[in-house]
Amino acid sequence: MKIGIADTTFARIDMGRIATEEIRKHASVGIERYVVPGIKDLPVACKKLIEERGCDLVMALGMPGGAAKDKVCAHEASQGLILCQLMTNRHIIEVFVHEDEAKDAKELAWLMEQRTREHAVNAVRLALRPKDLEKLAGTGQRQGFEDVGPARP
Ligand code: RDL
Ligand code: RDL
Ligand code: RDL
Repeated sequence: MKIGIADTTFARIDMGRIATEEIRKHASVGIERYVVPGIKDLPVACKKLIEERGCDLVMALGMPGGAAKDKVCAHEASQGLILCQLMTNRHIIEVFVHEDEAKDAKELAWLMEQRTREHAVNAVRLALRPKDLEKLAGTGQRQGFEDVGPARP
């Protein structure tokens, strides 16, 4: 089992390092890292991690900025990541933290780290322990900020 980590230099926190550290806490798997300039470069990085470097699942980590053009950029990157999943039949866990989700740099750093760690656990579950996800079905999970919880407790 090999997990790929694709991340960017645009992001303001080293999301790839955090993801690697978290995955290692939960599973003994190979890890392949691929750093690109920005989120629009992630789809092909993920495709190469899968097809050329033998990854079974990939995490794509990035930080869309707060401007309108960054939102468009994030949507395009997402479309590319979904296309790549369909082309390769492999999961790509997209971990995007929009810069304007946080009120300041301190909260942004916290959110980027927290969402990355929680999705790293999701990646391990998807790859190795899918039954763990089944137990969480319909429970209102979120990554980063608080879980919302089920509508009918
Ligand atoms: O291929 C080089 C760049 O075009 C690519 O790295 C882009 O993803 C860079 N980029 C933008 O051009 C932009 O307008 C990024 C953002 N916004 C953004 O919000 N977040 C990024 N990259 O990671
Ligand atoms: O690949 C991991 C996540 O990117 C993926 O599970 C997304 O579908 C999660 N997600 C968002 O990132 C988001 O901004 C979801 C929503 N919004 C949403 O409204 N409903 C979801 N997922 O089920
Ligand atoms: O309702 C508040 C948030 O859940 C909502 O704003 C989400 O869209 C925030 N979000 C993203 O914007 C995103 O790109 C989330 C994810 N990814 C994600 O992977 N997991 C989340 N929220 O819980």
